Amino acid sequence: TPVKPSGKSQSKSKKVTTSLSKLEDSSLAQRVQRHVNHGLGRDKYDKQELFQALALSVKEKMLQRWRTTRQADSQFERKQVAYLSLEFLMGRAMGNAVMNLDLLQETQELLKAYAVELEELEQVEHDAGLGNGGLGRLAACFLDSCASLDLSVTGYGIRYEYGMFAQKLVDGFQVERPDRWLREGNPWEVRVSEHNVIVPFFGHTSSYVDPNGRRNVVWLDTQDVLAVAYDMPVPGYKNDRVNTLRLWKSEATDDFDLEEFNQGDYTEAVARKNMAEQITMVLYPNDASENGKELRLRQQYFLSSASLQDLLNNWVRQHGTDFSDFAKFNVMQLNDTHPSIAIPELMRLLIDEYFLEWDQAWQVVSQTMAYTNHTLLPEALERWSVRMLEHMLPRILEIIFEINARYLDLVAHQWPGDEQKLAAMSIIEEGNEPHVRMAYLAIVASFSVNGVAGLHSKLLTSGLFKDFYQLWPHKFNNKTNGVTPRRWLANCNPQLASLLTKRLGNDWVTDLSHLNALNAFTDDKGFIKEWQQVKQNNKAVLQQLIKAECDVDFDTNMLFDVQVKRIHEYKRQLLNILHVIHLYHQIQQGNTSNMVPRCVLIGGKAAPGYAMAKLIIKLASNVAHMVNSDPSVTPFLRVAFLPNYNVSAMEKICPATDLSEQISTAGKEASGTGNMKFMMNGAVTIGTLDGANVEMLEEVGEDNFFLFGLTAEQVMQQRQDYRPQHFIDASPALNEVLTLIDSGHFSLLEPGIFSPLITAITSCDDPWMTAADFESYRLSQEHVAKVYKNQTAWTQMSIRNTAASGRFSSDVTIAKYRDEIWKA
Ligand code: B1H
Repeated sequence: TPVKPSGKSQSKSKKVTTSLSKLEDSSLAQRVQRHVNHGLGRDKYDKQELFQALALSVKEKMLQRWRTTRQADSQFERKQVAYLSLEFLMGRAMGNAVMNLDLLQETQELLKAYAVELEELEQVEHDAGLGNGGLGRLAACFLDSCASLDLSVTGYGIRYEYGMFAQKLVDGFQVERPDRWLREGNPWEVRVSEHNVIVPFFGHTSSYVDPNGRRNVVWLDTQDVLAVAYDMPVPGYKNDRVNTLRLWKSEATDDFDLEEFNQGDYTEAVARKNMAEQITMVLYPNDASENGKELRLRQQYFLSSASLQDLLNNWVRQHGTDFSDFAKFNVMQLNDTHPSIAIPELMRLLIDEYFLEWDQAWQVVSQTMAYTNHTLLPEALERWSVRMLEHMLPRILEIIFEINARYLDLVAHQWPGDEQKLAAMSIIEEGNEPHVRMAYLAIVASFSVNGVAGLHSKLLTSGLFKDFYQLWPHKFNNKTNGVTPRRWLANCNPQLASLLTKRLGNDWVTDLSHLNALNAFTDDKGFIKEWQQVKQNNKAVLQQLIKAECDVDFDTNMLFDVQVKRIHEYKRQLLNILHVIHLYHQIQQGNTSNMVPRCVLIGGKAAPGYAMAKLIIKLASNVAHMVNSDPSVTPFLRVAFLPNYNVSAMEKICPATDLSEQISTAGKEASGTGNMKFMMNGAVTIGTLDGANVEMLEEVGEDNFFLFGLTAEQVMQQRQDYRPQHFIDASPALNEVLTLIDSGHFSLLEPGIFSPLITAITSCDDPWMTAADFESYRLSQEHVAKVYKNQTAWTQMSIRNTAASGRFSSDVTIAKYRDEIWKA
């Protein structure tokens, strides 16, 4: 049949569509085969390559839903949430994606042809370690909950070339190794250059009056950096939504250093591309302390500016340059002050680029910004020197000054004639080196300021931010942290998950309050047995890991006592080690009658410049060595320091833990989230009344929680006149322990190395008050041992802990952000 040219082209395009949709429909098995055969172009493949093939195939399965999600979100005028964070500690993606997309059976089936288990393939994936600890992992849990609750939320972050360093131990000392997580490529990401934006740095400002008599400011002679978007899919749990984590990479613009280029210094100009590409090279590895480095400020501004330009471009594409409804459809959650430079940057973009008046711009900014505070520790509160800002971001500094001037008018009105108040509350901290207080800037510009646990939020409004609370009580609120039950129960503890599902049905995965029904089974002997068997199996998995990584033999019949988290003095790993030394000493004295055999596991990274934290690691290693090499001790006690603690390690650790150590000095741990992961997996907590421990205790009851130590209030009281020697004199146990360390027993070849630790504990200035809490901790640990001897009683406590953990699902937390802050 003759066909007209137009018909021809029609049929051709039809053909293309059919083959495309065929591709959309092709099974996971076909896709994997295609990637193995054609994509990789090899006859032989190893596990890494098979992993890549599977990951690419799973990603393809998400692409359609990803598109549909994007289209639906832009069509129906839904409020868009942007979660701005310098850290997203995502860990591995495979297990989570396969579960959320409901591809588990299909995947297990297809892998049979390759004679490999899914679990083995999962192990070869590099952790996306784009965060330090709790703050970064919280962002990751939030993304999972937002997608699973069908919320339109985009995560904005940085695509660090090097994530959190890999930790090795050499002679018991921490050694840092770079984490080139992208070496093998990242199969999950999609580079989307159509979203490229340009971020200016340095230069100077100048102003002119336009024909309408408006004074406009221009930022001139800037050094521009290109921001390139890399998108990672964030699939919701079995609900068809795929949200986006957009990570920015810095690159040189094409006309970078054009001037030099024109003068003929071509190679020099190209070499200088480094400057731009450095920005997103490496994650700063200091948890809960700032370091004030210029490159860090560059990262913060780079992320903030790129993300805001992206949001404004989206807005303008759909609504034009009328921003009066912007706040109705957009909200930005600032994950601590790290991205708070976004506040003056949004002012700049609206005023300088879209010509809004100051008041209009301020309306937009102050109705879209919401700030989460994650710490009260003074050393973590960010301050940027005015001098540095003036040099790097001159226009931004002008805007900060203007915000401050207008805001101080309000303060002066509220407290007439109170100069001291003015100085105390000013965004600018005066002195011979003036600084910008980023937390104050964030509070002034945000419509919501929240803490991350009840106690923490209370301490913010009664202490650190008291004046601001008086001025704007309506801004302040609490959002207790949570963790995603998909990764931290369903996926990391499949045996417990299937036991739960057998008894309760499957609804707990999306509504963790269903776990409450477990309380009905605490006297069911059969159930108790099954629960114990699951824990036993999980302990066997951890036992293997400890053998492989530490060459220490854990015994699954012993109590697994675990503290894993960043190493920080306020978290008091030292208190834990002092207790271990006490047990060791008791065993050597033959006082073992009340003892329960334990395996103590400690793990975590120290910031590379934090000498005390590194010394604590060294002490833990040396004590472990002494304990494990004394055959009279090992029947009762074994100790391991696990190197390179990360998200993937926690997925093996928390299902296997009996006792969870949450022993920070009260008032110092803003929330904690590891505590929740352990609780969900049936560990019992020994802890202080700090952070979210307070709420965990509330949920599970005093009988199922080993509480000890001073309260936050008592800590503040005692600090006025702290006498550690008084506590040492009153505790023979503590006295012995300190004497033993001092004697060099744990540092035979390195005399005196631990004396800074002794000095810290015995100093009246010890802010962490380790000596004050030791005796109470020791007694609580005795109580632990007593209960553990009754395995039924212990298991009942374990069940009640899981049963009471429903409130700590990040779904609950995100539902509150949605209803009370985002109004999305
Ligand atoms: C938390 C940080 C943090 N609070 C500065 N603050 C950083 C501060 O690289 N930096 O400059 C990095 C991290 N991290 C933690 O946040 C709290 O200590 C935890 O108690 C809390 O659970 C977690 C999440 O809210």
